[in-house]
Amino acid sequence: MKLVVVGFGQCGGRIADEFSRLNARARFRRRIDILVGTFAVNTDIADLCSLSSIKSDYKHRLLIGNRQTGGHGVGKINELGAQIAREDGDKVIDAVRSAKRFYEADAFLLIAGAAGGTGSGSMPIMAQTIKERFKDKPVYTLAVLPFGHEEKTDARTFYNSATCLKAVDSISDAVFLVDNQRFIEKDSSLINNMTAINRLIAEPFYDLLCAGEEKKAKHIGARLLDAGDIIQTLAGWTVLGYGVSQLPMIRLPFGRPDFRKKSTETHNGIQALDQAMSNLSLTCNPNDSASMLYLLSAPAKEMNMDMVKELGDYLGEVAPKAIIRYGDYPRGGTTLTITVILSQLNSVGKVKHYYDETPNLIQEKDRRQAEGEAKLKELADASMKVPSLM
Ligand SMILES: Nc1nc2c(ncn2[C@@H]2O[C@H](COP(=O)(O)OP(=O)(O)OP(=O)(O)O)[C@@H](O)[C@H]2O)c(=O)[nH]1
Ligand SMILES: [Mg+2]
Repeated sequence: MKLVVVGFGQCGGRIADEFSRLNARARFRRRIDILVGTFAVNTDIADLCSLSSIKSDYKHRLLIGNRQTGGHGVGKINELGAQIAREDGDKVIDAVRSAKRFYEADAFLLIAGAAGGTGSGSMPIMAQTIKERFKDKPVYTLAVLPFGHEEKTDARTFYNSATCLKAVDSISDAVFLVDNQRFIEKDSSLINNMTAINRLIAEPFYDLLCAGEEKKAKHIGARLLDAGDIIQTLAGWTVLGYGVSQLPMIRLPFGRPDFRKKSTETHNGIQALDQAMSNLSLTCNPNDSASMLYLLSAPAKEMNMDMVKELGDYLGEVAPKAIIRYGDYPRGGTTLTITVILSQLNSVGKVKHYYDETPNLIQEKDRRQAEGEAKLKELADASMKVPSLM
């Protein structure tokens, strides 16, 4: 599957930069392309300059809203991010359209941090514009949800997240949800390492996109998972899981493949699936998913049909209401990886929490504003009796 990837704001731009790196890796190691073009869109020049893999010309790193912000960002005001995207959106459309081999793209993936200003405001508007202009390609969005500590310190975090999520849900074909907090729950040392988090966010897409683009027979699985399967799976709220099982580096050429080897292979598969399901990009209940997909990738000799069947049985039990699609991807390397997509989720606790909290926060903000204005008026009234120098 080939994507056009567009990152908005700092978070989106940096993750798009990771996707660009994934494409370079796919080209170098597998001689295939998984992206047709990668773009970063921002109101902040410094953020655009800090990227490293996305081409550095003005057609790939797009500065929008320069007139309003002077190239310094929108300071978390996502309404301004949205307004700038309405005014400058054509720049993005022109850049995307001029990508070489644009016609080969199967879908768009737009990425942003939901809690910021530029990305949170501009991604939904651009999703809408792209959907109108390119009717034949699905538009997927990936929204990065804030860390817990950001939610505690700033009401805008909730407001921006809630308004961004509501808008992308109404417009995109599917919304991938990635919770920053999940990464530091798993490994607290990641709190100051956004690059490592971004790598973990992009990685599950690697095999998923590569599998359907392979041309060599030996890398094409018994059940090839291609763009059609992914597009059929994706709709509405979606989360991702990814698990890796390290395989022994050296296999002796002699020795019969006996039942023990087969059971070890199956064990590796189940272990990677367990990891994928416990490392979901957002906490959710698989029972709420109506559509799932899993991809098993490993050297051909490390996979067997029993393993594929057992993985399917396991997922069937945890997500009994879901249609489950799957594929196998034989390739080189010393790992067995499993990528899982849980889509068409009908309940997402964290999203509901943002929706529930936002009206209370707006009320509280209005109350504080009225209180502040009253105090200022009191001060101005008191100053009336002081002689004026002006
Ligand atoms: N995973 C990840 N999250 C990030 C990154 N940069 C920022 N965030 C998160 O994104 C949210 C802030 O969004 P930004 O992308 O910084 O904001 P912006 O879209 O550039 O908007 P303004 O700076 O307000 O104009 C916060 O929740 C951050 O934790 C990143 O590189 N990776
Ligand atoms: Mg910014």
